[in-house]
Amino acid sequence: MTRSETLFAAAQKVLPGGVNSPVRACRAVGTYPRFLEKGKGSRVWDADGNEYIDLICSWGPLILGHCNKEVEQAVLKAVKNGLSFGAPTAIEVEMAELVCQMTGVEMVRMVNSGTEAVMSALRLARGATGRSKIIKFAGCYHGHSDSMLVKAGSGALTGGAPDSAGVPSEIAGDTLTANYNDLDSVRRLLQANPAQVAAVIVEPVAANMGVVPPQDGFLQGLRALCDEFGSLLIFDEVITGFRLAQGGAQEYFGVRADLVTYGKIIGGGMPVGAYGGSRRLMELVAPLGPVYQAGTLSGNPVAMAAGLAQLRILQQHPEVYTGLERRGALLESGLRGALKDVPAQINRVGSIMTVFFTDAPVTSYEQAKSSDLDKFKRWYLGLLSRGVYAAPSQFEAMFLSNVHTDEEIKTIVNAAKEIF
Ligand code: KE4
Repeated sequence: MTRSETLFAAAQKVLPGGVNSPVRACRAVGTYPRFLEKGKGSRVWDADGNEYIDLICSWGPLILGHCNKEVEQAVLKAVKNGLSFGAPTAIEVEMAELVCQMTGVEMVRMVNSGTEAVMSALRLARGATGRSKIIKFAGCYHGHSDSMLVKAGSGALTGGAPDSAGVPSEIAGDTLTANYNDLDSVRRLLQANPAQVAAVIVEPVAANMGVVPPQDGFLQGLRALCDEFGSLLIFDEVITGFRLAQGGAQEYFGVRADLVTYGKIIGGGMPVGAYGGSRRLMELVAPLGPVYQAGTLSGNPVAMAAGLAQLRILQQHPEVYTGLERRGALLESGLRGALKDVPAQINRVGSIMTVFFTDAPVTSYEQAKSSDLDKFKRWYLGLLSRGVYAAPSQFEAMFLSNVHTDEEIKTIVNAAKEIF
């Protein structure tokens, strides 16, 4: 048995599925998870000493690669002053000021995960509007708060049904499900639930059905529909935030949301989430206003040190984004060549992309679901055995960092050429 297999056997005795987050269990690709021990730049090493080019990058946070020098030094310096106080610290102010500067939100609240950011933003939207319903999109993932673990109900225009055990139907009933890139499906829900929809929440680039970019006019259309029906627009930028541009998807697409949620990159690899918006909305949050939200480790100074160091580099080096686009385009064109005889679609926005094994363009969740999952499994195992560590699910993204080299991209493409 490999060390990873031994560790996995032990893990399954004390952790559900042997993991602390389901996708890591590699159940969709029929292999055991490689337990990682070290990361450096664009590389990771597993418990058996195997080296890989990392295309997960911790599911997005490590836009500057593993063990970025400035991030590492900022954390090492911060821990010497203490791990946590549960009291305001100067670094939280610096972090909030920088996030507001980069994203254009007027106020922001730090939390500890993307899930917590979304859960809080939804509560704020409901508190601000006095409405209870939320519209989300099939195939979009916004973390595991109850309101977001909901699928379309039987009556397409009425409330949703739980998408997980433990989610009360009463809560699911307040979440309506529209179709991504389909503005009419949103309008129909808004018309069928007049003055009841607090917010429409969307991944500005869907990346949890695999990467599905917004079609021209989709995000602008959502903005107009929310204005027409008095609902708030929430951009869930846990993946796109600070990745597509310094100002995330709001800047990249030129569409402003009423509330925005962040995670991943904002923490530099440490547990940080955030939600932000106008002063008018954010001043409704406790202790100023009636919308309660709190957290023992929110704004934790060590986590802030990691996030602030990473965001400062992104703010001071806009060339990181042209570099990410160049790398993404290089990998995309290489993979298109490698897969030219395979029914495959490649969707990319900047440095996130997905290879779908289907012969039709993927612009919706239905089309994403038409992918050949057996082919995807061959793809995943073929890459892994050739030293490329990619997401173990068709419905995830590949993440590039600014330290992946052209040589490594060539290696990934050559690996892809050998698989089918
Ligand atoms: P976290 O609670 O995992 O920090 O964030 C939840 C979340 C919210 N919104 C979006 C758009 C997200 O993609 C996520 C989490 N992303 C997944 C990867 N697709 C995290 C990986 C995992 O669940 O282990």
